[in-house]
Amino acid sequence: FLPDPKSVAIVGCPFSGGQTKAGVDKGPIYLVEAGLPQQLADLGWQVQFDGHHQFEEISAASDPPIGKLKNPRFVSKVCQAVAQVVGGHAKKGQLPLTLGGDHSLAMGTISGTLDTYPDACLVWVDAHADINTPQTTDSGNIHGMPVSFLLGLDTSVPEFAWVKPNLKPNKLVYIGLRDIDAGEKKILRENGIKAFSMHEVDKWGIGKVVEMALDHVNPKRESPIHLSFDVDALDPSVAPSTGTPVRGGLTFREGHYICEAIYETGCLVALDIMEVNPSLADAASAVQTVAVGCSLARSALGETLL
Ligand code: 6HN
Ligand code: MN
Ligand code: MN
Ligand code: MN
Repeated sequence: FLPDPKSVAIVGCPFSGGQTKAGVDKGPIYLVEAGLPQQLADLGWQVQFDGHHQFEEISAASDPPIGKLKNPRFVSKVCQAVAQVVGGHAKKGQLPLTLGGDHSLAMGTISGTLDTYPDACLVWVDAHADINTPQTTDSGNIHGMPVSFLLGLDTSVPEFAWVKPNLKPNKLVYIGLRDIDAGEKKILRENGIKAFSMHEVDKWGIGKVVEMALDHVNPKRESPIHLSFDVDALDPSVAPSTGTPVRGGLTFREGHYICEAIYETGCLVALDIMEVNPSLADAASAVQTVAVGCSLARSALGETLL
């Protein structure tokens, strides 16, 4: 899908409004400072990075909750801008690599992808399903809800009316789940959404799981793939500096294998690396988590072991 020479546009999104822990807005800054643009250039990509995105702040005072949703206007505005930027890069034949920031941003990135590639499928790698609706959410944190908006499961909040319900349940697959709210389990079941939790990873091994996941959303390996990778999919011993860590996660190699296997399909058109929060855990953990974020991105963009 991408013209030669391959070109990646790094979209740095220092944004934390989809949840309440400070520091996740520093994720993209650390990932870039760790040398990610040069690392991708070294893999043979043309790299465009025009600096991190500046988002127009909306003060908490002028953004009171809507129902349970926290910072709804701010999250909506930012995601709408991200959708424009990501869609613009995709339409130019570039692969947008969005660095988060919290996972609410995926509402924007995936909107941008689907606007450009209507038949794209979505591989969501996460400990969480991020499919709460404004009705089912306990926390009110919008980073736990982007998938429900993309599917059009709830249209009750006018602020998010711009999100087109362009994602079909059969074009979505999850890998790595292990902390799903009761309301989310019901949504997954009722919509027949395919999910490979850590139980399936344990049972089948990561190689088989990725094969089955791709067989579900992309059986002929000919439709575009958007990979949205939340670093909390990895075990907290591998990626400690993240806002909602959950034990029992993917190993270092399992995480990288997913990225490598998706690169090998030749179908990857957009990538998100989300929820790196260098302010959490200790300094060494932050360095480790940032380094893992960079290496996941390299694997998804073609770095091989041999
Ligand atoms: N993430 N299910 C929880 C919630 O608040 O709705 C956790 C969401 C985590 C979101 O990690 O991107
Ligand atoms: Mn997530
Ligand atoms: Mn998560
Ligand atoms: Mn919960």
